[in-house]
Amino acid sequence: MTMQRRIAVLAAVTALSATLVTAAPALATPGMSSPTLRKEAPIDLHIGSASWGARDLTPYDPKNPTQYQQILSTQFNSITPENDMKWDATEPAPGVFDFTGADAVVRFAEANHMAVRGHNLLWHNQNPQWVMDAYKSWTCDQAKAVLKDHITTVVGHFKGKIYQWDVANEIFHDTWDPNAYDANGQLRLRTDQNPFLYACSSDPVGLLEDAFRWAHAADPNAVLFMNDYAVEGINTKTDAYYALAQKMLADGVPLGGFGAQGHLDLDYGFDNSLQANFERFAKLGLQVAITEADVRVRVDANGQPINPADVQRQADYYGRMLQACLNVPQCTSFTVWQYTDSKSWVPGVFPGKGYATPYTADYTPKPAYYTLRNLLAEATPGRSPRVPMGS
Ligand code: 9MR
Repeated sequence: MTMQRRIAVLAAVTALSATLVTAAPALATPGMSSPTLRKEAPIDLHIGSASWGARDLTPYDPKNPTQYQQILSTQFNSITPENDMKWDATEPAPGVFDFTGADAVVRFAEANHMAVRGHNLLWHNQNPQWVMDAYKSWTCDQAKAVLKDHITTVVGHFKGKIYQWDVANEIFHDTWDPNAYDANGQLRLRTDQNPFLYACSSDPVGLLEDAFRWAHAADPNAVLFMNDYAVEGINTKTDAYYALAQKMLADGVPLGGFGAQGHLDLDYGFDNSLQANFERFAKLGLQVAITEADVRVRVDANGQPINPADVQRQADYYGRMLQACLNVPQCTSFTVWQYTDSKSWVPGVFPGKGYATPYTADYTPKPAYYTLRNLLAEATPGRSPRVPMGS
């Protein structure tokens, strides 16, 4: 599609979304025959939502799902565990593994013919206290032994059940961090914040490469991702990821994908280099993905947009993210970070911001929802893949 055509389609879809919201209340309650995101999606794109197994999917009775569970399984065909596969959940004490919440996600997914996106194996947040207490005294070899055991056990537990794993999450510094750059002016890996990179700060790339190798050995079919925020467009951080990806691939590391989280905010402009960024990673032979999409809006005390026009602007941001993904056949998953405002992480963390997901807190689809669904439908006449398989 040409740029003009994309813009025209986006404008048409946006106008249509606005009409649908007001004119078709029946569509707001998806039944068996209503179109849904997962029904409209191309067969080569997973459309996902984060969900917290221990909180949102427990208990789960397939014959009597909650409204949240019913919409999740009807609209999406992929789930990312919002917190259940992180270190603090899966290995709360050394060598003691707990898969209660994560297994609830997998059970729900299997019951509803959904895929599971694993998240995550190496991150500077949500590490258990025992790791935070010990890591400063670890040698690099000790850190590697701990990480290898964790990755081997966790990835092995879910072998064959996870199609994409975020192996390395948020490993580079933000450009605005005080210590963002090294002596050579290169953006630094988070060797001061990530306990494992800290212990291996003399060779952090070696640790990362091993992490991917261990994950691959434990589940050769899972596509292994690096994932971060503020990496949608072409910028200093994505240049650093691009260079790291090239090095890993040259070293024969089983890196399979690059994920842009997509935590956007209407107070910032939309970065139109998203598609070009995805294309450069795809040209390396990697898959790409939008892994945690949401779009924050300025809200009042009731969580409603202060500026009514922001409802449509939000739909446009969602639409542009999805369109960039649809335009790159190697973009294999598009995931929202919870689909309803009632479960979103945003209000607790960004004062005065909210309304970030495609559904209101009382499960009414927003214009953003219709924009996503219409773009999926428009991209895939007859539900075909975006490119013929093997071409
Ligand atoms: O949504 C998650 C929230 O429930 C947790 O409290 C938070 C703690 O770090 O992590 C949130 O998820 C993050 C994700 O794992 C990585 N990218 C940023 C997400 C939002 O903070």
